[in-house]
Amino acid sequence: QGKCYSNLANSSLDLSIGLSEEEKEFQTLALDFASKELEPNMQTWDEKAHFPVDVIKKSAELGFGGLYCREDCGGTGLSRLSTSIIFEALSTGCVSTTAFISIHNMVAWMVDSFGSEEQRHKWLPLLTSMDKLASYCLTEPGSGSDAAALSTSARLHGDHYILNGSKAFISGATVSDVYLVMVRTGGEGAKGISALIVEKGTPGLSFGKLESKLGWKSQPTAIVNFEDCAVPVVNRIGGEGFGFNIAMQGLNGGRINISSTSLGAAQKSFELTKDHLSVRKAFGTELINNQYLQFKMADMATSVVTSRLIVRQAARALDQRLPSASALCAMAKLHATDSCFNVCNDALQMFGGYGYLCDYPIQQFVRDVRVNQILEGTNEIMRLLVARDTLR
Ligand code: FAD
Ligand code: 2MC
Repeated sequence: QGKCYSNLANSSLDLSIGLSEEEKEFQTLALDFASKELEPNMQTWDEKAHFPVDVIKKSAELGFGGLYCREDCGGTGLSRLSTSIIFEALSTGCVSTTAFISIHNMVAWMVDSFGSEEQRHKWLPLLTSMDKLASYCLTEPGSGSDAAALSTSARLHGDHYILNGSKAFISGATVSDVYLVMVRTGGEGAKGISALIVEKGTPGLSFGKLESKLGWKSQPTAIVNFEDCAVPVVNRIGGEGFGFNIAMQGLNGGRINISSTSLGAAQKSFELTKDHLSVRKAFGTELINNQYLQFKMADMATSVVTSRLIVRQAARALDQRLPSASALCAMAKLHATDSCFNVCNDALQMFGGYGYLCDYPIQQFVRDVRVNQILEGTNEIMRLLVARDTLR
């Protein structure tokens, strides 16, 4: 068996069930990084709203800066399945920090997949090494779920686009060096949208105040503003009018990655709860002997395993480029982020009053995975995608 948490190895919750030797090696690498670099700090980063850029960049030394990018420009060349396994493992140590790494990876993949050779060689060595961090900018103050209604304009002027408008809720904003921004270069709807790389420091690019959030506190979130911001046409990724397709394809992988962070949180919350119930006594015995709590734990374990199965199934579908892949990614996100949130919340309940204290990590897992039901497409939008696929 590959490395697993001491109290779950060889059980049905062993993370390494069904994995190849290579996948187990990556899992062990990520679990080690999580336990040494993330877990000891996750509470402090949360309390201080500290963005651990140094630790994030350290993860690039293990190849985590461009996990599913091609190797010729510094990528690690892994499958979506291996990527999911790694993000699941990392998030046992800190969901919020792992989630930022996953967004950076999504942007790197978009440049790798849709950039020209010149663009790939310019940007990817910087992104895969994490010398430069990247953010993904789709949502606007006036358009979230209805992303194709975005209104940030990019008017062609010579060899530049002139950008005006705002992006909302941008993860990494203020610190990231590279912003992949979906803008309107044409008419209404999805086909009028293009994807542009905007570098920090470009005149006309500015940021709003840092948002105060329930979770994901170890990374900044802010509005990104463009005011007559001139961006070279050579920074356009893909053809004019193809930006929405690029944005959506990026999100398919993103949705697996985000679901994987919920999985890691649920697995860790289960492990902590098992330890707690094993020592906490009530009514003359350890709580773990109570059959109600045992059955509850059995339900939680079943939720974690079914979530893992559907996430890995969606990752395989994306690896195989199946026509159903985007719907499976949506289904995986819907199921895994809802179920794993419930697992973390049930774990909090089983800790009793201690579950509510910030000295214990359970409440942070609950807060950090709650947003996974909202971002990268709300779970209502995931239902819309599944319905469109299955009711055609
Ligand atoms: P709305 O679209 O206004 O939706 C409000 C409610 O209505 C939701 O419950 C929604 O599901 C429901 N709804 C809307 N349409 C329908 C429908 N047709 N049927 C049923 N229900 C519907 N965005 C980025 O681009 N980049 C980022 O890095 C990023 N990071 C984020 C980080 C955080 C911490 C947060 C909170 C958000 C982030 N987002 C980011 C934005 C996120 O993707 C959006 O919040 C999300 O897509 C929902 O959009 P909205 O907030 O505008 O909600
Ligand atoms: N994969 C591949 N292509 C997709 C796709 C997907 N998941 N979803 C849509 N498309 C394509 C679609 O095939 C069509 O292409 P074409 O015209 O070439 O055939 C094009 O995109 C337009 O799609 P629709 O006609 O379905 O557009 P519509 O406006 O009806 O619906 C919707 C689009 C609702 C699916 C999209 O707006 C959406 O996903 N909304 C949620 C927004 C979102 O996920 N935001 C996340 C922001 S990032 C974030 O939160 C982070 C933390 C980073």
